[in-house]
Amino acid sequence: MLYHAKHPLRVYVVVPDESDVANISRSLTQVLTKLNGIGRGAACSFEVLNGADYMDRIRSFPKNNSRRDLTSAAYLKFYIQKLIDEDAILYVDVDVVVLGDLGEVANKYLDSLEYIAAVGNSDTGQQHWRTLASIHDLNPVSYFNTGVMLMNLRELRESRADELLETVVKDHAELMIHKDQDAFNVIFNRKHWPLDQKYNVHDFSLGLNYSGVFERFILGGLNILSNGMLHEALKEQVGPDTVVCHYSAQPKPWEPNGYYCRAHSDIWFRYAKIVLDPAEYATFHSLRNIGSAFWFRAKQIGQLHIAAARRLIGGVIRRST
Ligand SMILES: [Mn+2]
Repeated sequence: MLYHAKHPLRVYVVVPDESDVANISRSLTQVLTKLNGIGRGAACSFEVLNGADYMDRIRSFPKNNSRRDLTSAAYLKFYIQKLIDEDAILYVDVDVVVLGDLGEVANKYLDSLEYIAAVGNSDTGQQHWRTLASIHDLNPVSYFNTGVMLMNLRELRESRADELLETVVKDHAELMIHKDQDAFNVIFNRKHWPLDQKYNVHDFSLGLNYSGVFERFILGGLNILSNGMLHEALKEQVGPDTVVCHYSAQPKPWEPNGYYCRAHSDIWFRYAKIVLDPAEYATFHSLRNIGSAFWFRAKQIGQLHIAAARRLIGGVIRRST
């Protein structure tokens, strides 16, 4: 983001724990100093904000069926208008690389924005979303990704958006599969503005649907083994116009086996090499090791999927003997 900034950007980073504030501030100071040294990120600045009080609130939400690989800190997006004292902002997830100037889209839309603007997600066929859409009389084929959002904070404050979003979570805990994203889609289904896909190229941009964790695991596994077609198909999504490349599903490129399991990982490594301390970069680089990575990931995803993988491999072995 700072590397490509053509206009001075004021960056706010919201962290879920007070102890993160000092660490993240220190790392970001190093990154910005490094970038300034190569003539990048001129006049940009940042502030790290502590979201711990809101995390306490989030922990009191009813237990739900949301995807275990999504962090509860995602719900902090409900409270951005309370944490940041600005009229309007561009929100960006941390699991992205920015490949162009974000000041351009901010300047273009922020003054006229009604509530929020976001990029669509083609994966609207999921049962939980169909159910939410039918209960609330929403447009079922409209569903957006909350990884990048232009937000009119003044309007969100005035309409008490946080309370509306919390109500959705409390009323439909079992349907909040994608955490904050499902609640935002309920409240802003008919109120959001569509944003060009280039500002959030994510896993479902092209209509690929591999949302089931099991399917993702299998496809991911095949992908590691064959560096296969899914990887190549996803790769085609990022083009010369792409401004934000969003690693929205799992694993992330910097996680063990992430490099092999998904497209565009090389882009993350390219920028990591510029901003990270060489020792830190080397650690991430070594995690690309394919040997143990497959099983490490299997353990991470959970017991169910380990069992599923054993069945699959058992099947393969039986068939081949
Ligand atoms: Mn994300």
